Amino acid sequence: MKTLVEFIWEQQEKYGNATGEFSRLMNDMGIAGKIVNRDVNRAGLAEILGYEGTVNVQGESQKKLDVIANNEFIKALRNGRQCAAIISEENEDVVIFDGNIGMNAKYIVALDPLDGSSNIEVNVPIGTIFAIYKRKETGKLVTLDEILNGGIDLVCGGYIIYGSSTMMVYTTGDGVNGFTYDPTCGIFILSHENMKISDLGNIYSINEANYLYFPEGVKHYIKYCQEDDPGTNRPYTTRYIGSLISDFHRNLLRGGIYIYPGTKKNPQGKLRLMYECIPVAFLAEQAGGKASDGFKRILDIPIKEIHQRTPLFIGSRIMVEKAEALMAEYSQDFYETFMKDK
Ligand code: AHM
Ligand code: MG
Repeated sequence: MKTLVEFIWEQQEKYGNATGEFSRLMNDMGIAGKIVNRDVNRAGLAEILGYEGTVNVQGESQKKLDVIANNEFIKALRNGRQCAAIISEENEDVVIFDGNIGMNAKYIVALDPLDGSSNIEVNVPIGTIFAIYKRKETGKLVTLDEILNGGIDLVCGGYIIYGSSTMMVYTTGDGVNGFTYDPTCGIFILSHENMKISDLGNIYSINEANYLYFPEGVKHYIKYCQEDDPGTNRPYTTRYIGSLISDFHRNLLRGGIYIYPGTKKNPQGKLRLMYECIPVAFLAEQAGGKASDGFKRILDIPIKEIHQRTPLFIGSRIMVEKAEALMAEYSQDFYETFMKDK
């Protein structure tokens, strides 16, 4: 049996990089995750369900648990002293720690503290999604310019899913590993080693209610999914939870594709690049899958704003490649009009 903490230390030693800072940071993520897990589990009892009465930067009502989760992560990361700044879905601006931590900590964490929060009241799995970036230079307080102009490198992508069991899944670019939380002793235990997504699955996940507004390439892909062809597992089956992490996690384990496309009204779709799409894209690629905006790799999209959105096509390699091929065939105009210069 190996715990999350033991695993991270082993990894750091393996790469001759054992200052312990990254291990401590991941440990802090785990601590906050455990607290949020407790709050999510007790939500119905603790009277923390429902709206907070405030609105976040996306103009969406914040649930109490969104706010609680955001505060827990900020607190744990500040106390842990390894994180210089936080980019959160719940904060309009970068949260820059002051003093020595803000100047000298090497890492910046971007996160959606509680994704899929519209599912809280209905006992559907929700999750925390995070990307960890390493600063190229320390010794000064973090600036927005540093984040948007190549001053940081992606070093980790991951999520914590609060489901029938709670799991942390992450990658640092050397494969994907999953850790299941054992609530009886309060530790994450390595349960899913070197996770791989199959090249071809048979699940497609998309909010088909928006069909009318989808680009032609996406409409063709949906029709393709529904055709009868046993050789390619078709017709596929639809599974859409409406909680990115739950849909992604299931497709990672079973094989499948998740799509949140752009539409003419919202060409960049709904999901956020820095703290939703980049982490899952890093995981998908490390698991042998693919992640694109329909035309290009998610991990190649330049970060221009911290709350930037992007369409997302992610999952089993062959399925994403097919969707991309249909986008190229039928939605070149969409690309030229809305995406070329993004
Ligand atoms: P959120 O960050 O406000 O929770 O929104 C993101 C969520 C994703 O988890 C999910 O896949 C998607 O929004 C569902 O959106 P829709 O209801 O439009 O299908
Ligand atoms: Mg979200």
